[in-house]
Amino acid sequence: MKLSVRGFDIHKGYLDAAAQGDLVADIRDVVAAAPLFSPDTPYGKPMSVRMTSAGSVGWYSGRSGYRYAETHPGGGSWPAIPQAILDVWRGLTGLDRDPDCCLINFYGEGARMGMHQDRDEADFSWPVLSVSLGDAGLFRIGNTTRGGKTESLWLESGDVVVMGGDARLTYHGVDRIRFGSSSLLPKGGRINLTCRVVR
Ligand SMILES: O=C(O)CCC(=O)C(=O)O
Ligand SMILES: [Mn+2]
Repeated sequence: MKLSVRGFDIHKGYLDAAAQGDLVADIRDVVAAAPLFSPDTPYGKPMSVRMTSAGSVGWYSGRSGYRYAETHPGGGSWPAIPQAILDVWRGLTGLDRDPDCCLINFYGEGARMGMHQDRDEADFSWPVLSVSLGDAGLFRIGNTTRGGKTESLWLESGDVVVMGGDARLTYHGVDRIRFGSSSLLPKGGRINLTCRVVR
């Protein structure tokens, strides 16, 4: 089922249980090569989400601000984006340009992500595609400028959101997760993947 909320295309249940399990196995391989880390922020408080990336560049946040980095904070290059993730990107965006980065966010109990725009990429004509796996997350969608009324919906395991077109710079965030609501990850938690064309 496809919904449109404020220009975001929300594909509920796009990935079936088998596809979700395969993606988790791929993500475990990425995380084994490029471990999750807790990003610092320019305002001093580390993010509650832990993250890593796959692709030619990875998203990085530190005291000096947000940027894409060629290497993991531990030193090595980022692993390649798993083919199954590229297949979701191609299937839903119809683009033949692959993303440069797949950011992997892990939300443990109590983790959240404040309202923000995805604006560290060079060209906002490319969409951002987001895949949700594991526990449900309360996703809040705002406006193209900060503030104003917002709408929220629960993203569940297998849901895919495409943030593009006029909504590419729409503010969004995750208020909370419903810890333990999914059995996909044995210890609970939520994984979100966002594919971005960076350069
Ligand atoms: O976890 C989500 O659903 C959204 C993640 C997000 O907005 C981001 O990583 O920029
Ligand atoms: Mn975002």
